[in-house]
Amino acid sequence: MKKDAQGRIHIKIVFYGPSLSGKTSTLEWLYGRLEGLDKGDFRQIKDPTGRTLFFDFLPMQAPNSAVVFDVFTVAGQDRHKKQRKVVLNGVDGILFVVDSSASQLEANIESFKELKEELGEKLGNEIPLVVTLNKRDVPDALPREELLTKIGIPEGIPVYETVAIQGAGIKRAFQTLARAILLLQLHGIKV
Ligand SMILES: Nc1nc2c(ncn2[C@@H]2O[C@H](COP(=O)(O)OP(=O)(O)OP(=O)(O)O)[C@@H](O)[C@H]2O)c(=O)[nH]1
Ligand SMILES: [Mg+2]
Repeated sequence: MKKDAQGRIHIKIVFYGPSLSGKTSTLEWLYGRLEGLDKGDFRQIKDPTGRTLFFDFLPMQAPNSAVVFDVFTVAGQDRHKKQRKVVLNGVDGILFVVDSSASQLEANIESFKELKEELGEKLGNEIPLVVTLNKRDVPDALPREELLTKIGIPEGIPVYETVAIQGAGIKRAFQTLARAILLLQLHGIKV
């Protein structure tokens, strides 16, 4: 959380997860479809096929409020590990986007492990964590409980099933994360 020159509070949210899990698609849906927040410029640093090279960035502000959500997505490909570390700097809350496809189980496990290594005990404590199980529409989507157990998502973390390209589940997941961060940062309440 940071204050800018105009006295606005900036909350930094990072969408983390393996490559192609749907982080950029999730942010694109919020940009295009989420009502109730004023959106700034959507910036994307990507390759010609649409895969993120460094990050996406979208600032969103609640009307008549001094709070701005600065939302970033990381680049999920293995070779961008250093870039992910930079993007995590100063993060206030994480949305971990799981790819439900059976073929991506190992990639999800690796990505969550890397996130835990970067944030340590803060993850899910000082830094609230919400998980989306994305791509629920694919034919080889693994069952919810199997994904959570194998990836090692701790008990009590809010989990939402999503289809980012259609927008299903995204609003609730984002609201839950935003609320948890605000309660913690502004009121010291851990939910
Ligand atoms: N079927 C299906 N496809 C999806 C879903 N979400 C994203 N996709 C597709 O999956 C591909 C990757 O989505 P992105 O949002 O670019 O993935 P990303 O996590 O940003 O990937 P990196 O930038 O490489 O880390 C795209 O072709 C999307 O259209 C979903 O819920 N269901
Ligand atoms: Mg991306």
